[in-house]
Amino acid sequence: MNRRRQWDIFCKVIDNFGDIGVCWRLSADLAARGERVRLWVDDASALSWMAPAGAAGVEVLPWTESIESTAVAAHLAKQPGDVLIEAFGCDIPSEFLTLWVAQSVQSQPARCWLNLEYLSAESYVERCHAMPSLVGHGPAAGWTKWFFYPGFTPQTGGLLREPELLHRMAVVKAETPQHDMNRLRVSLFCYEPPALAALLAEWSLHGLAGQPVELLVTAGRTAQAVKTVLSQWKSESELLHITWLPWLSQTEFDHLLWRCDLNFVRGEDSVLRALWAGKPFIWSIYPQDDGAHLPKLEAFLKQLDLPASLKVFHQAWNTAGEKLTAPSAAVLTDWRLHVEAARTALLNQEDMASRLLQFVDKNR
Ligand code: TRH
Repeated sequence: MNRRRQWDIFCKVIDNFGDIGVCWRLSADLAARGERVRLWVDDASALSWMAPAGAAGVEVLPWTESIESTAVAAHLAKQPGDVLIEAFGCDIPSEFLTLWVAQSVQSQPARCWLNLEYLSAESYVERCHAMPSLVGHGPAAGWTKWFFYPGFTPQTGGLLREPELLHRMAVVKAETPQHDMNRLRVSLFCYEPPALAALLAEWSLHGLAGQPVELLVTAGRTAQAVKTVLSQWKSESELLHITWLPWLSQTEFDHLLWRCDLNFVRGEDSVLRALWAGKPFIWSIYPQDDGAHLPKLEAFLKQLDLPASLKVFHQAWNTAGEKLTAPSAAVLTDWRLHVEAARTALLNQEDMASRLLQFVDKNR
């Protein structure tokens, strides 16, 4: 590679924060490796807390209903784009494509257009990763668009992981005072799992693994779900101490996961962060109306080779009403060892941004 490439990443926020969360991490990761990124997003509001300091090399631009050709033209004239990413199947506005394609003809023949897909451990990911698709109509008719699937094996697009992540973890660990070892620290980031009330009741009566629980509840939907449960309770418990967190930056969110003994996470981005944290975690998978999330969960649990008790807990947490079996201290340790082993195996693989850079070099 001889010069910094200019990336244009398009992101539409559907709901929650996974789309923008993943696009931001990818943009910041690429920029930290010397690339230049324009992140076009239809709703950038979450970035005010997720990434308040921004990132050098990343420019956040509005993707409005009627994206202005003149504004696009000005940006492309300033710096022609080399790589175009449509995140999660969002359609790139034709105004942008028209100008992007025109520039290719004039000055930028070697360019790459990718459709970044959602993360899954299912087997179709290896089959579909890096497949080309010929664009049949619109301003970019005749161009090739490539499918890029993140995943857990060398035959996929890999997992987002900044090169300095482990180093940052070690520094934060060294700087963090030991917390009260007579309490288990648990973070909670979830939707509205049917088993939430039963879980909180269990902790308030018995604690977790023989210890009181310090529960760190993330802002938004999670806090609302917990408050709904608590509103029906008559008294507080000495075994369950709750802290309500403000919105954290992604960096602070990562630190939270590193500092806890058990993490409840949800959706696509935070589950990876929980995995890198190397602590036992429970994943609320993003629910889909057609139930497609359940085989996806199954494939994930199998891929990571997690122990049966952790699989059972996941199944109960992600379905309606099944009873959760609270883990003992020994079971929690077993969960941690398995997560650490899964993490070690994945750390031996190349991360997603590295694979993306190689892919772009090869296919343009
Ligand atoms: O918010 P999510 O449930 O996002 C979902 C899923 O990714 C789902 O797969 C996707 O289809 C849907 O969005 C559209 O969970 P996720 O993916 O973990 O995204 C949350 C992001 O918010 C993540 O980057 C972490 C970040 N975050 C913070 O930075 N600070 C916070 O305080 C909290 C609670 C989260």
